[in-house]
Amino acid sequence: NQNQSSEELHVFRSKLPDISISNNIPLHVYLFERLSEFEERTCIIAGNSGETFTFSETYLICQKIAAGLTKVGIEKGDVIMTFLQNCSEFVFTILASSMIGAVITTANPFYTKSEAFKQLKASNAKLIVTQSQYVDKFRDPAENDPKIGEDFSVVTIDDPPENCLHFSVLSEAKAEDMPKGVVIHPDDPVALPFSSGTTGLPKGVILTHKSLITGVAQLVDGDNPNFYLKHDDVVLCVLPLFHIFALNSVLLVSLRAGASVLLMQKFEISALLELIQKHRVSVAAVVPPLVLALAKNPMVDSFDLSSIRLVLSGAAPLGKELEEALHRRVPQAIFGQGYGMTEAGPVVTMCPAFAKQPFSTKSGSCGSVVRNADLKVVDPETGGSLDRNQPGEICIRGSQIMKGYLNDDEATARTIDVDGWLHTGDIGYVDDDDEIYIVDRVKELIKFKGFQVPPAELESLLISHPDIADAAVVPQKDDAAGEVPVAFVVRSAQGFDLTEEAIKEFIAKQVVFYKKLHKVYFIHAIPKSPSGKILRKDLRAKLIATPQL
Ligand code: 4UV
Repeated sequence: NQNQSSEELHVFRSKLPDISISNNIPLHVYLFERLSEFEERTCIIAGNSGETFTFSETYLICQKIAAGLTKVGIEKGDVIMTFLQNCSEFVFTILASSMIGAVITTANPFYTKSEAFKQLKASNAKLIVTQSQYVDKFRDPAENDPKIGEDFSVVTIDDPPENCLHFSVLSEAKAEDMPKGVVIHPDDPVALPFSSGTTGLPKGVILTHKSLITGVAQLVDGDNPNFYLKHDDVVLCVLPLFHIFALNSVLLVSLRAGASVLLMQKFEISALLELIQKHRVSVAAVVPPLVLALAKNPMVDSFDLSSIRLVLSGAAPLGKELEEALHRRVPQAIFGQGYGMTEAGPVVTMCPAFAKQPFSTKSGSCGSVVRNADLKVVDPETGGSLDRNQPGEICIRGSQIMKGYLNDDEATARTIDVDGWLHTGDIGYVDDDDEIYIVDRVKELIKFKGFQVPPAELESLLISHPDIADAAVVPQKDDAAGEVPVAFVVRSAQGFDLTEEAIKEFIAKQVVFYKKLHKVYFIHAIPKSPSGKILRKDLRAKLIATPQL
């Protein structure tokens, strides 16, 4: 705002000084920059099989896969979709893709066919890396959908079904056949995760080499790294790598810092506890539902968790009581939160108690803004910036934020303003000690156990039902999941006998488990503003006012 005088602009900075960041090189070069220092250290531990890869093995395999990707026709700028649970092939594919200037779009392998095709089409992926059990989701396409073998190829990490290639086609290529002379610009895209952002349907989030390098450096570079990882750390990767939290703050930071990553395919409490004990996990990245499981499950007491020194929680609010309950079980560990958003590249704030020379922090805070970045809090009504202790919309600025949304300039302009501020849609405040608290959300997004549930996606499915005239989806608080999606539905004239169960089933068939509707409330009209926007606040208020509704 041009009219705002400079003393009115309150910009918050990290407690840690800015550092110089080598973000003018390709991501893989940056990540393996210090390879010679830790060549023989363990880089990846595949939790299921126990197989391990050193840093130099990892680097060589990635080069081979880079050559293999070229052999199957992937070129600079092409998009590769991973449709995988956590596994070593996932890690290799991400890095190999960077090596040839390709772009990774990560999708949830539990997506339904229609969700999978939406991302495939929107990202225009040329190759999918997946497991054989998921290949059917990409068969029998609708009329305008891309087709296996014609529009894209499929590689499976296990026995390939018909028309698919085995991963060895990539991994058994010769490293020396890696394409030479691929020039990668810092502003070229390297990752394309999908997020609905502050409004609407999921969109491709363009993260460049520069943004991801900056995001990693803000955490682990400098003399006093904000998120200090040691060479002998074993970092738990049980959160899915298709989500930006694990991708950035588990995998990429560990590669850069020379720490080992323990991959777990999925969360299962006894396997998790055994692996923590066996591999002496020292750093655990978690989401609040995982904290709940660890805090409450009696099995925890029979395992040795004394190796854990840091617990980082993020992706959804972590209640104080919950944090304290887990802390009692792992008393030696430092607990803290990170607050991030896919579009923000991703970390906005990080607990400074994780720094090499730590700062004390208060329970409940999300830490302080990352270094080499500006944070401000704006009044959502006036857009003016607010001082300490006044809640408003959190905005973040720096080289780590996304370049923009794929093919959606309008959504990009709505999210990143002309001064370079990314508007998060989260309401929070900065206290007297520079600690940030997230207290609410002004955006539509619903978070089920940290997973994104975009209301607009469910609303468009609901409205496609012939007996539904109008619909709105909002979050309802839930002890186990944090929030669950619930719908307000207006039945059409002929739809008077449409039941809640029928609607729930209609949606459940089309979406991944965490987007299922937990409740349907019938209503006469959806409250809307004069411009036709759903008044979500009114609906949320209705839920709070009449919980028995
Ligand atoms: O786009 P997204 O799914 O992204 C994330 C990313 C989270 C993190 C957390 C710590 C990291 O170190 C990291 O690399 C990534 O969740 O969803 C973004 C929205 O999730 C809510 C908030 O509404 C974001 O806009 N959210 C994320 N972290 C927190 C949170 C948190 N700590 N507390 C409250 N809400």
